[in-house]
Amino acid sequence: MNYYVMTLFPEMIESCMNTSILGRAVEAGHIKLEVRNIRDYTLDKHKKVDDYPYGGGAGMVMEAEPVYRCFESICSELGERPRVVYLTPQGQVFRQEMAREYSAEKSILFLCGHYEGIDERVLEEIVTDYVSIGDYVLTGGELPALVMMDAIARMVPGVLNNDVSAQTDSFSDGLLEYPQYTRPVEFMGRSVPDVLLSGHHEKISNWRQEQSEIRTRERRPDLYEKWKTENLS
Ligand code: 6GU
Repeated sequence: MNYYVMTLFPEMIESCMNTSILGRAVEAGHIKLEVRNIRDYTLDKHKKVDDYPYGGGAGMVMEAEPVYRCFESICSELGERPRVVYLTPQGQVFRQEMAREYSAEKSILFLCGHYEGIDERVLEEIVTDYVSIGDYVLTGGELPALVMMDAIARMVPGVLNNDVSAQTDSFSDGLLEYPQYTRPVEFMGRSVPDVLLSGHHEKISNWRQEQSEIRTRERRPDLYEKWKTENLS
């Protein structure tokens, strides 16, 4: 899996992608990451990448040219036009099914905007997918790109130690995950449920399924209704 990121804040992407499970996935070669600073592609002698919006209004708009030149350089390296994801609150809201679909792509290029956005003309030229991570407004596309890369990466074979956990985690079967416990067996007067100490695998598995259903019904009634219509019909 190849991730390309076009951004004005490469260190934001690099620092997160060097850490924890994602860092190990990059280190181990399960994921290849290429971060490009859009500012390196401006022809302006002062390295300016933004300008005032035509028609007036607050803030600055990222210019088309540096974004396009950055895109072209990545395309010539790849020898093809990759899927280009533009992170914007105006996009389709990112979901687990989308993470699974993207994990089958060979390359994904993430375009991170800042300020009041990017000149519409370069978006029309290069963007294939407009994606949002939820209904709230962030200062830029870097955190959303990292959220997407994390969710996609964990679906890529080899990234998680245990192949099963990507499949059994919350959402993958439409239910939230059951509660987990580790030692000690008692903490502040609260004990680990007896069934988990029983060694009886079938009882444990039934208990976990039941807990997932209860938890989903209580915390995410919307997901629970959807799961019920898909599983109890
Ligand atoms: Cl993808 N970008 C920005 N700037 N804000 C967001 C978002 C994306 N998704 C939710 N809020």
